[in-house]
Amino acid sequence: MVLDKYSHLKDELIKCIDSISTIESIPSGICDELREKIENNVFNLVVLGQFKRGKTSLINALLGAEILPTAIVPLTSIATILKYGGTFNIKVYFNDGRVIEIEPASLIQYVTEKGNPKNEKDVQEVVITYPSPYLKDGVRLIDTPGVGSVYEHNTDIAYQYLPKSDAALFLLSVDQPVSKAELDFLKDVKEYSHRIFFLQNKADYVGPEDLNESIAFSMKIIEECTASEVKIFPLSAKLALEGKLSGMKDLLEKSFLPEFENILNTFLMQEKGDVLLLSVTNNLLRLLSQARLGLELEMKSLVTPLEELKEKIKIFENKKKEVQIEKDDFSLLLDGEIKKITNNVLEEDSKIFRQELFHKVSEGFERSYGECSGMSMKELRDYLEEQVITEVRQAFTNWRSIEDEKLAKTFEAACKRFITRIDDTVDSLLKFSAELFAVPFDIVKAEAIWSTKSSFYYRFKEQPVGIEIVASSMTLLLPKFIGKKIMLKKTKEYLQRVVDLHYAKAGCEFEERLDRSKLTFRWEMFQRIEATMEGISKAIEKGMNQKSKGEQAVEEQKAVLIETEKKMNEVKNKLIQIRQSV
Ligand SMILES: Nc1nc2c(ncn2[C@@H]2O[C@H](COP(=O)(O)OP(=O)(O)OP(=O)(O)O)[C@@H](O)[C@H]2O)c(=O)[nH]1
Ligand SMILES: [Mg+2]
Repeated sequence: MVLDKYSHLKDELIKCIDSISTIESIPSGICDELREKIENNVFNLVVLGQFKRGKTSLINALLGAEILPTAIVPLTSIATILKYGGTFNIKVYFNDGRVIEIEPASLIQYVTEKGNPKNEKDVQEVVITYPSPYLKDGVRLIDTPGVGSVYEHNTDIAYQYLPKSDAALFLLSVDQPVSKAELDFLKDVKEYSHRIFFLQNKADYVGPEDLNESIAFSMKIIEECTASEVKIFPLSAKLALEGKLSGMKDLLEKSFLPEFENILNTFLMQEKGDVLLLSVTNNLLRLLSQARLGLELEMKSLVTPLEELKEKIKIFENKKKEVQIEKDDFSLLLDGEIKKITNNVLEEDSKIFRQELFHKVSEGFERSYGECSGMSMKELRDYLEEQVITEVRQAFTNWRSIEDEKLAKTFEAACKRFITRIDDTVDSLLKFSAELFAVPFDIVKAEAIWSTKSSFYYRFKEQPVGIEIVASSMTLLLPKFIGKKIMLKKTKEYLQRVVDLHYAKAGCEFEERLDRSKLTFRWEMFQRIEATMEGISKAIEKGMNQKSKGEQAVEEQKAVLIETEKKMNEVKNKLIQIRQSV
């Protein structure tokens, strides 16, 4: 399997990191960061499609275990995320921020339309950890509720997970021709998802000829709709699970799952795995090359006459002052860049969202107005208020998750440009020192590693959209005796208030997060420059100190340095090997 290779190279890289972190002059923080980057890497696979296509069954089949409940009637109502963990554990996250742990037997009470109709339990999502080899290398499977069923809220939930997906698995089924609802959904999926894999499930219902025909038919419709070439993979989630559970190879072959898994893994590996491995390897090589320079500088100062060294140190101090000025420029530029994100992206998006939301919900009122004829005034008020609250909350939850991802990406792209600049500054400082002290130095370029510390890592998930603050105020808006027409008008005013309030709140939160992320990022970047300057000064100082202790001390230190250099070379060769295998 392709991910096996990834897994192997990943282990090798971690070994290299372990041995690099024992080298004294290498800051352990960077090693930890690179290790974390590899260990926390995830491949998000979102399973999507119309109700009853077999999404949940596919997830069970991939895992080879009947973990999630499946059924003949529309079932999944809540998104479920499956990730690796040493034990089988289920956590339910609620919209109000509560989290509880549940037994597998009660899963059905939370994630299905039957156990949790219209999501009356107010669940946000369910996270399952499971010790499956399939999940081991960071694959995360996300089951979503089927779209297009009578349960409209299910559709909204499915959208939330798209921006975070590395690949979307879009399920169709042989027994149902592609529907209009499916095509509409697909158009939206295309907006957010980078890569969509189509699967024609329930292949076991038909013989090979009919299967080909049904695939050809779906293909034609989808190609017309998306105006691009698509491939549709056959699948029988049912046979795949049976095959895996019973260990019967021929069943598994008949399910077509192995073929698809191969293609999917290759894709994940190329798109994400290779990129990650390469960038970590290059960053380690860069780190080594810098540490090597430190070592050469120390060696040099062991053997250079004191007067000559002092002269050179003076020149180096001047260079440091130049770098300080560059740092100030960098700060100003970063401020400007963040302001641009706030003004051009965040403000624009939220304005549009706010308008659309208001229109959508008030149109909903007009429509549902007819249904309310039998209600008393109190019932009508409660009904409308409830509608405002649920609709606004759902809309904000969706929008925040999408906007969150968008801002994070924009922020990351801006920061990556800065990292490149900072690295250039660091390189020129190192090169300058190498030339000044006449020691060898190779510049190694590495793609910026995006550290989790400064990334937009807040995930609004932990902070649910709070509608409560204004929930009770609709009553206050209403005079004691009113007709239904006025009630509708007042409800719209109420809606406007709720939307405005949340609009302002969400805007502030985003801005604050951007600002905080900026500060962390700036601090990290300055640390990088400081550490480089300090590293150079320290190396020279160390040599000078040792020299003052006499001939024997110098010889002893030389031996230590030669030993360290040998170790560095070994890791370097190993890393070059890894780079070649990727
Ligand atoms: N024959 C056959 N039945 C299947 C296959 N995959 C799923 N099913 C059946 O189709 C029904 C729906 O499967 P689910 O996995 O619950 O479908 P889903 O897409 O998750 O449904 P929702 O969550 O309601 O959207 C169940 O009765 C499954 O047993 C398959 O490959 N072959
Ligand atoms: Mg399902």
